[in-house]
Amino acid sequence: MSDKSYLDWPFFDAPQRALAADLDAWAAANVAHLDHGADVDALCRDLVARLGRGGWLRHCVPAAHGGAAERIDSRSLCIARETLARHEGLADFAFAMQGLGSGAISIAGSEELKRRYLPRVARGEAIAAFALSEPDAGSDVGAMTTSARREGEHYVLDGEKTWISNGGIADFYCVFARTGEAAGSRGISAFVVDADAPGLEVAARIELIAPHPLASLRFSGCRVSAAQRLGESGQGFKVAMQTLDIFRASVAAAALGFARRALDEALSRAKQRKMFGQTLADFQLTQAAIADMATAIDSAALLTYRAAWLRDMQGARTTREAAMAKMVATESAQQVIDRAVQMFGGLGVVRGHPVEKLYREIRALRIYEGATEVQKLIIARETLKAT
Ligand code: COS
Repeated sequence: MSDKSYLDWPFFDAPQRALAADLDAWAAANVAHLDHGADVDALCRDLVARLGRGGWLRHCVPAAHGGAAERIDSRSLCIARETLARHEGLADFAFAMQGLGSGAISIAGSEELKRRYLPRVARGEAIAAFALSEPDAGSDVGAMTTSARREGEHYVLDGEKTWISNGGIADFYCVFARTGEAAGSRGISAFVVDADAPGLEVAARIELIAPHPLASLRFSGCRVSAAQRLGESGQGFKVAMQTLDIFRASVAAAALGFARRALDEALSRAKQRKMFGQTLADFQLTQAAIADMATAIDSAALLTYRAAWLRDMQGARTTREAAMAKMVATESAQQVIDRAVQMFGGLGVVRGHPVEKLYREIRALRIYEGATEVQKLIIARETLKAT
């Protein structure tokens, strides 16, 4: 039984507490013992459909377009990701990508674009993806070279995107491309591109240590109506950053879910495992590990829900707080999970064991949506700016 005492913290109101209890029960019944099988793409499609039918994806879009709250509620996003990640990483992935992949539409889309895409995202009928990174522009987004050339009422996109989650199974992509109003980050615009747009193809599938749908995309003379642009031309970088400000805190929450699961597994192991005439939990070395794990989890949770609460309650820009939460939660979850593997001994590295799965799953979170090093850059910049 996982520690839920954090739900009594003052960051939450009744709707978030209800979400935590309801989703926990749903996840235990629906995704906790998922058989990953051989076809991860089919499984993710199915998970999006199930999450949509369950009503959970409503937390990924605003109420006016089929969502749960007037504006996306960061605390609900975080509670949902933490809860799903604790039960099943792929369910968390399927949920998160609906939000990240459609976030730019919620933030900057025209009414028409919001009406066309968001309700289907919320129902799990359209799969979303966020296409920002390129082979030579990952951390340095402003260095992207994919271009969008204006031709009358259209833009023509050329270039390559990579590390695109849901690449290959998405129904549409929020794509960031250089429109050239200025150099670097000030000359980028955002577009929604349907997956079947002529000139857009999946260039390569990428296999990961913790499999999920991931691909590179190629745009070759891909014509997109100017009405598919998200926000003003030249403002795409800011749209991307605003999207990441929301979803980075939710990456922290997912890491928290993985860490909580690792601690739960470790605690039950420590209490049951007999050695040298006592249990593993009787050894002070084990107790020291448990103390470190529990404290790391609470520290990460405080930073995560502070970032979410600040955005929800004060409408404040939470660039710095989200970066702190993502850095601390993902880095410390890696350590918590590693400790759990150690407490399981040989069993901890057996393929398919819960802690072995967590060990593979956590690694990417320290890299995607801004590597830890980028979060440090952001925290330092914002801190220097504030003084
Ligand atoms: N919200 C709103 N506006 C923002 C913003 C935010 N969070 N962050 C930056 N901006 C604005 C700046 O205010 C600046 O505006 P002006 O042009 O009006 O001055 C503009 O955007 C450019 O900002 P900056 O100069 O800081 O841009 P950089 O190119 O130096 O960007 C970092 C630096 C590292 C912060 C950025 O590239 C980044 O976050 N990289 C990581 C990207 C990432 O997460 N990749 C993973 C892909 S998703 S899996």
